[in-house]
Amino acid sequence: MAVEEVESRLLAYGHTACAGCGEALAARTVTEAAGPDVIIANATGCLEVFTTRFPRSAWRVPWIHSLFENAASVASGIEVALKALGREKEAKVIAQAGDGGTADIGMGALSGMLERGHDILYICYDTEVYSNTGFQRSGLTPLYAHTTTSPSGSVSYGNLTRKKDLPAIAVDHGALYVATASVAYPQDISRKVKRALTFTGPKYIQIHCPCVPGWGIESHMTIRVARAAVNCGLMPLYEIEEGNMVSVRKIKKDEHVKVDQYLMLQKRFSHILKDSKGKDLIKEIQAIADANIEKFGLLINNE
Ligand SMILES: Cc1ncc(C[n+]2csc(CCOP(=O)(O)OP(=O)(O)O)c2C)c(N)n1
Repeated sequence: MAVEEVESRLLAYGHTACAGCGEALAARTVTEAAGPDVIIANATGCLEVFTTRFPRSAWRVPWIHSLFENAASVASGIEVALKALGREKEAKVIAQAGDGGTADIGMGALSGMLERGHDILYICYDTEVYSNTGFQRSGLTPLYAHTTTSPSGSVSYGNLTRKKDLPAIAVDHGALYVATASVAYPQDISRKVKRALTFTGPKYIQIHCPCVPGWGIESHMTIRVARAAVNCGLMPLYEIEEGNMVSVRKIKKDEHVKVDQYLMLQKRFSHILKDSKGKDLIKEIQAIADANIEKFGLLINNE
């Protein structure tokens, strides 16, 4: 890659993310796709912390951090201020947060933003855990994952709740554009961000991003793990425009893997790969993937 190209990145290198951080790669992809004419409101979380170690910032676009819970509210204020000044054509407004900031503490702010119809693109970087504060469970943590607040042990098998279907909740609010994406497919992220920004109104994109220390994976495995999540059916990639499903990424026959092949790549599931009770739990997770395969028609060739 040419030095000038790296030097001109809108989210600069030299930040302090972990090696192999899925969220960092996804955020860079989003930022490049959105272009320079944006104002970003960022919730508290890893992305905010690793890009803005005082006194530096890795952002080469206007960027603001306020609180953990209010990125969507701050973005709403920016959007109406631009309108009041008659300058709404000068910048697109983006709000972004991790899954904790989105599905839990920022859920009310996001709901209000969607409900009021602001012209904002909201990006949720879904690491399936509160990465920044030591891997606590969030509403997007999947079933049976070990986290520090849903620990596995002699009588416990990790997180007992299913991943919240936040894209469906966004659709239900009337968001004009809703998509899921994965850091394993950066060109797909770019395309979806660009497409989202053609709509005037509320948009929501949820990007699946492995967290190296939180999931217990090697730093060179991020993309492989993210790809396996998609190709086992647990992470369907789709786009919904004005309530209609307009694209689904199909899984080719030779890409398709069973969920245990995805789970075995990560320490957070090691407790269910050990014993016979675990086998039943894996069946439950496989059933979630199978239901997605059915619901979204994920497999080519009717496999
Ligand atoms: C009101 C409030 N509660 C708790 C915190 C502590 N806190 C900071 S970041 C964070 C976790 C962020 O997790 P997530 O939103 O999933 O983003 P990630 O770090 O995974 O990118 C927490 C709990 C806070 N800053 N403010």
